[in-house]
Amino acid sequence: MPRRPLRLLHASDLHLHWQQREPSVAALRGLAAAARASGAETVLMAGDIFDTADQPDDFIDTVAEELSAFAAPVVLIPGNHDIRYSEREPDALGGVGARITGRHHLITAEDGELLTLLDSTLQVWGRGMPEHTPKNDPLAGVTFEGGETWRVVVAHGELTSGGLVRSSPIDLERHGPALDGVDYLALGHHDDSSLHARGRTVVCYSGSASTVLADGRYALVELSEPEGARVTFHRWADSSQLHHEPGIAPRVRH
Ligand SMILES: [Mn+2]
Repeated sequence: MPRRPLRLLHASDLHLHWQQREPSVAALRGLAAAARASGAETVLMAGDIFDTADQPDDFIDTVAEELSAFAAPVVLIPGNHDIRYSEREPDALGGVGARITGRHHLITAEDGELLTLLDSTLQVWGRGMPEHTPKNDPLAGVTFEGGETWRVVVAHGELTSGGLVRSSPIDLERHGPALDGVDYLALGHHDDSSLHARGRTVVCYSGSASTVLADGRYALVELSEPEGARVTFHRWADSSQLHHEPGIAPRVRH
């Protein structure tokens, strides 16, 4: 039985900060509106939600309230700007995770967590970020269950090849077999957006989804048979669709 078509909104690198309250709230509202208008059934936020783990409680409350207002389920993972670098540091994203309930999910498990969403139409695997070093392997433990579902991985780190030593390396070859059957790899860490592929897996940096650092862009992901994942980039501030940069394939060839 073919999998039913599904649309996702993929955002990352919002770098929300209490001293940038207005653009922070605007980004969350802009993304919520874009998700609603586009019919996205799930929203992925691939890390660096906050600019630092040290945010005041009232700002954490505000961010949690804005996220709770998303009609579609929101799946969040931490990035290197979200994690605590000492036990004395506060934990803004953890605070958000404790405040959002029901259909929204913050993934923090260090050995990964598999979510089954939308009546088993979609499986999303992600992992917490115990540290931001070359030892931290954001794809370690990728696993899915069987069945006719779309398979999506969310990860925060540096797309790496050829043995380059980077912190939080996204090494597609090392994890080759585990990524077979994955339709879409939603990445965060870069302010710019870019599109890559491994076999039939579409690999995408959505680019920074707020105007705190960049132009508030996000990726819309169409999942449909038989093509698999197709991506377009947009800005929530003016509803414009961004063109792909030269040299970046607009869609995956089989
Ligand atoms: Mn990052």
